[in-house]
Amino acid sequence: TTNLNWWKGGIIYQIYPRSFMDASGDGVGDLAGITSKLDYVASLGVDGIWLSPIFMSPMKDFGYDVSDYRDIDPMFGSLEDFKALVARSHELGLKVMIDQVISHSADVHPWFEESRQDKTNPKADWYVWADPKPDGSPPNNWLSIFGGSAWKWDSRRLQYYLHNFLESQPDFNFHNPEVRQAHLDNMRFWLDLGVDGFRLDTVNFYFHSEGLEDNPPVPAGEPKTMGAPHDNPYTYQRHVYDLSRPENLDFLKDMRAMMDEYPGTTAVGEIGDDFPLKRMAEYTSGGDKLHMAYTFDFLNTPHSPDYIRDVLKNMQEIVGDGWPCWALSNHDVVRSRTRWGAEEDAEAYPLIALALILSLRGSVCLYQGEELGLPEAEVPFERIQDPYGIPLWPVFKGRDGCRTPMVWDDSALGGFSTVEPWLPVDAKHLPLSVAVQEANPDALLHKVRQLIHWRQKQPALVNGELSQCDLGNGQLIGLVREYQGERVLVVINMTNTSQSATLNGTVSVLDGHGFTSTLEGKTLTLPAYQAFYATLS
Ligand code: TEU
Repeated sequence: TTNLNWWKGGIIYQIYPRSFMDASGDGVGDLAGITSKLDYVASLGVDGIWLSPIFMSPMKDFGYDVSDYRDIDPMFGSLEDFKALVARSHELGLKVMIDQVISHSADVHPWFEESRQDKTNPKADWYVWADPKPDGSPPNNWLSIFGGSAWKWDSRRLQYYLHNFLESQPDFNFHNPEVRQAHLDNMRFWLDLGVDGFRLDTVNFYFHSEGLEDNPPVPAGEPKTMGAPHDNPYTYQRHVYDLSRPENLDFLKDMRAMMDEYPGTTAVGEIGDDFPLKRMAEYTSGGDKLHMAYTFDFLNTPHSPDYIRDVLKNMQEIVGDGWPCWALSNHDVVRSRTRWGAEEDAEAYPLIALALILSLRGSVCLYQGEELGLPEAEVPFERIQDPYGIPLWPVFKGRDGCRTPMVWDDSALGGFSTVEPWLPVDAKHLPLSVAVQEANPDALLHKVRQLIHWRQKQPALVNGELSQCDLGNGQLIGLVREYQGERVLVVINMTNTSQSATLNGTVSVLDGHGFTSTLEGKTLTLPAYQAFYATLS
């Protein structure tokens, strides 16, 4: 029996293809490499994989700049390799989600090359073009997340074009119905090949305001905009005109209608916005737009119990029946273990943080290497590749430290490749490699695997509604998950000291997850970084 709602509460393992496994021996990961490691991925107990972009690309933003939406970049292999990857995944019970980067293309995409020729060609209106102000300056104050104006002068067409990211990533004009249809047709191409879903890059950036109004500044006293990990002028604007326009909802409905022709498929949208929860509610409620919204809530700061409670409260109040997808790490942010600091708790904290997100209402993304507890890699300036980091070094060192090769064994190149890889292997990752941890029964990898397998067998944790419960100890997170009459109590101690609480009511303790605690009478004691699960009657 196929569970068409596999994605609801599912666990999705994110693969960064350049850095997962290099089968061809050129120093860059590829599809055949991924396929060779799918047994390992399946052994973790996850439901599926999300592949960061694998399409034809000049690789200025490492694939987030697509030059052919229907073909695989030769660096990664061929369409035949992709079909083999999908077939093997499905044999192993893994769903396959691919990244769709349709808000912008690469500037070398034939559509943009045509569009920039003049103002009258058939693709003239496929991207966002605008005349300069009388003094020659850009049409308005919109900014690129990667720095500077969002407008680039084109000396052939004698107009500016919009780019929310790199200059080489021109933004599509989604107001043009031909653009919307072309993207849907391309997505259908992959659905027909058997993919199970999409991760939609910058899904809230599709539409801009055709009035091209200036964005207002963030009002004094209000929180800065998210989007940039460093102090960037971008974060001082309210992005009311350049993104998250209401027209997007109709497009997402069209996309959903198409996806519904392929039962069991799903879409998770990346929504970087000034008002992320409001946007998540709009984009995922009602069951007729996105299936899931990727949440940034645990991708930034360390997480105090109060912060976590606030996140959950806001999620419940604002997002309602919408569906979040949680993550602790990805290819854009400093790896969670390093971001949280506290090296002495280096392995305990990642495990309890994972237990937390595996106990929330929503789906979960696990980023390659997170199951190993990899810290952020050190990448010397001479080896930096990220176009976002190079000009900002050392204020912002870019995103390479979370993108270095996966470590499969503790040989010098981590078993990733036979030649020096595109980004260096950090020697401090080697003792944490898959082979080393597989051989050590006490290693984090086994604990992660045990926790995931156990959680996958708890219907209330996968599918249940969530409410918070007050345990009389503010250091503890208390949750109740309820599904088909079963209620599971979750108590999580994210702190580095032992915590106690009094449990009222009758509980029957659940074990098998690997955490330790003691329940004496009504007194529950949780050592540092431990969790407790019980059914309530
Ligand atoms: O990221 C979108 C995004 O919001 C990022 O700018 C993010 O805020 C930043 O990277 C945090 O450091 C997506 C992709 O995940 C990213 O890799 C791409 O570079 C970007 O879109 C452009 O396609």
